[in-house]
Amino acid sequence: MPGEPQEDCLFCKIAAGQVPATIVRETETTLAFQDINPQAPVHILVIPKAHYANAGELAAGAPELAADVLRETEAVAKEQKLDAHRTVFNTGAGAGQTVFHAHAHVLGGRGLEWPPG
Ligand code: IU
Repeated sequence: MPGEPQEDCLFCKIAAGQVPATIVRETETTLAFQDINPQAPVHILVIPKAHYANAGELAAGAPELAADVLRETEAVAKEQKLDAHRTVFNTGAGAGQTVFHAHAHVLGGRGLEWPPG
């Protein structure tokens, strides 16, 4: 069922407090925490607490929650005092998605090249 916690999902477990993470922001519907393998001086993940497999499923199934996530990415960037940042949703293994619970990467604190690899 879209939105329901998945037993084998790491980010559902982090959202439930069952697996530790370095949390930087929390709202009723979202959580922001440090990526364990940072790719930039600032690398924070913003997740919806409810389970959606990727950004597309989130946007289609819970558009207000998708907006909450996007709003939080900007709040993170502001809180981290980033003068520029990149928000990335990887969708599908071919695009580098490894955790199939929707999440936005907020990257900053260094110059970011375009196009990405
Ligand atoms: P991806 O877009 O699905 O590849 O992003 C998953 C991210 O989750 C990736 O950057 C990992 O470093 C990060 N991560 C984490 O923060 N904590 C974990 O326990 C695991 C992955 I596994």
